[in-house]
Amino acid sequence: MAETLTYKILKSHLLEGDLVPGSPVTIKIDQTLTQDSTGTMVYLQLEAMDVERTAAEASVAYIDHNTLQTGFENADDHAFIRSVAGRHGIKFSKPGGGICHQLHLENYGIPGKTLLGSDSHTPTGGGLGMIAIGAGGLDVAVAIAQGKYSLTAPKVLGVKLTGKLRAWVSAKDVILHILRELTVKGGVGKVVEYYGPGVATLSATDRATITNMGAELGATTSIFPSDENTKAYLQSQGRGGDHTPLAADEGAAYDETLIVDLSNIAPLAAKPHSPDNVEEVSSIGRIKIDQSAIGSCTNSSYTDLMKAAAILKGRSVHPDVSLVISPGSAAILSKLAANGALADLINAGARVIENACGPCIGMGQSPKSGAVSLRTFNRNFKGRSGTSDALVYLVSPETAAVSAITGVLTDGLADVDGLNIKLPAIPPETFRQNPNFLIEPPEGPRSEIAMGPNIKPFPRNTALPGTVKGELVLIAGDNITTDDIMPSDSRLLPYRSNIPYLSGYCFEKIDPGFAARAAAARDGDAGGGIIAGGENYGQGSSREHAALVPLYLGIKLVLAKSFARIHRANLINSGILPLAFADPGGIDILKQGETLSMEDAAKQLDNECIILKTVAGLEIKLANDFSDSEKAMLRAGGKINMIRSELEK
Ligand code: MIC
Ligand code: SF4
Repeated sequence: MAETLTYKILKSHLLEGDLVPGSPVTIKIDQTLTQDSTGTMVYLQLEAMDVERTAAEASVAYIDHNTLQTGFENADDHAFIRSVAGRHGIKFSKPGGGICHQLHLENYGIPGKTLLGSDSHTPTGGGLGMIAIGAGGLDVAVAIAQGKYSLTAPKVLGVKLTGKLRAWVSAKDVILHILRELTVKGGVGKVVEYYGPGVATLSATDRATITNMGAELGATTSIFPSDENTKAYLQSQGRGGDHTPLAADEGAAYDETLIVDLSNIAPLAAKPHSPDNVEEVSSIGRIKIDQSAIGSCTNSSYTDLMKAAAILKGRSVHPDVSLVISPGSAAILSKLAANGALADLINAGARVIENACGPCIGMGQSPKSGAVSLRTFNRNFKGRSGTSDALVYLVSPETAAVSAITGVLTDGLADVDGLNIKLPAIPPETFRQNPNFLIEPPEGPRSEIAMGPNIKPFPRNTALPGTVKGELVLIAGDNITTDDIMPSDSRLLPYRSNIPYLSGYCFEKIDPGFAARAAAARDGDAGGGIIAGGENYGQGSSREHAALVPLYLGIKLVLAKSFARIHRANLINSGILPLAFADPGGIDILKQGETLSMEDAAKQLDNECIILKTVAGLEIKLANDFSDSEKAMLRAGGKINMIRSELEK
């Protein structure tokens, strides 16, 4: 049977299970990546697992999120991660080296391999023909320890690309177009696989922009074939030998298909406050902007920044606009410095900042109150920029650069400003791995762990009790993000290894009274709390803090109309039950403050559906969609408990 590329790679990595969409499977993981804001938990968990060396072919610990170092906390985390990584044969990428996903493409991505990363944008590797999946920290710790990962076998959504993009329209507009078509939950349970004649018109880094932001579709991952453009990219990184051509079989049957004619796409923007709130730049109109930011793991490649530099060369950033550039890697910045593009950017009035996530995760460069900020990033959730009333629009590097000159949101295609900018072809370059940022693990005996005072143990759950009971402490709406559950910005990121401290800020942006209410329910008669939400609960990042902090606050159950993939797994890993309403109207009969109980909890896990009762005896029916291994984890009170008891046996 003609196979999709997704299933070819999954098949060659299958360890357990039947490769049928919807079934639980376990696959071999060839590579792992972590970043620092999820990494401290990964390495604390790894230490709890008694592991010698990484089981993967390549494991890399990147430092790119918390690099402001406004106090000792971030630097202590970096030292901790470096010390644990070194003990287990894991490479270490120093702060300043660049953004994990960009660096992984440059230095380690290999077509046909599997990659598991503790960051939701790990699918960037799909641009090179990898099955690259984002997961919670504990799942990545297990992949480092055991070289495997369990997931639900996905459906494959084939996106057929035809035509060719016009000048001023780029890969970012392609994924924004797809987000408008499919929405932020359109990819749940699916791998998005690209094929068709339009593929050859996109470079490997264009493809990586598209697969990166497939995370915003809620997809398990996204993937492109590996072809001559993939080879050219690997050769430019001095790794031509890592190339293998890969594609779906002719006539492969996709579970669903979408046809995208690249020639018809215009410059697009995702308006506040969701990546799928997409409209043509020309129809949004020439709104005045205050900030334009180019960078992030979505759009910080050499080509992206060279295009921005070409647009800005010999011109000036508008006096009312702050233009900020965060390059994807030291190799890219060094090239821009050598060929003069950096000077073009600086002379135009750009603020060039460190090669790191930076403003994408609110680590600096927060715009002024009520500002309009154009960003080439992937998420524009309310408040993520660090300014709660800022209006963030997600755009391409071309749109961000030209708008920085005009001071208003500008459609470069229309050129109503008469700037007459010709976008040049970017000549191919060669790069070299920078050993001054990438540190190989030391040989010899294991070094001591560097444990700073801000690094606190992570909370552990207890085995599933006879009756799971709690007070309903929050009823939330649809599309609750992990940024809503556990906000992250320059104020809170230094505390990623301190769950007790973070717990005071849980749900802060949408309900400032939540943390105190949950703690009171935990310490009071109810003995715990319950959260209810709408569709796509927990969309966004992979941060398991959005499960560990609720665990610390005594949350026992999360009820929702549907869950985002990574967050659902993180809840189960923490021993918190994510239960989907059997009837979507189920949420309407709930009242905040009432106590709900799941009697005979262990037994109910074997029933077709799960019943919760209110004190008045009203019954709420929830789906029991747990796999056998998920049930075992929930009974044990989380994945770590299960692993520990297996180790003890
Ligand atoms: C993000 O873009 O939201 C992050 C910060 O990279 C997260 C990881 C984290 O919260 O540390 C992600 O995407 O997984
Ligand atoms: Fe970093 Fe932003 Fe990419 Fe997350 S989305 S990895 S914060 S650059």
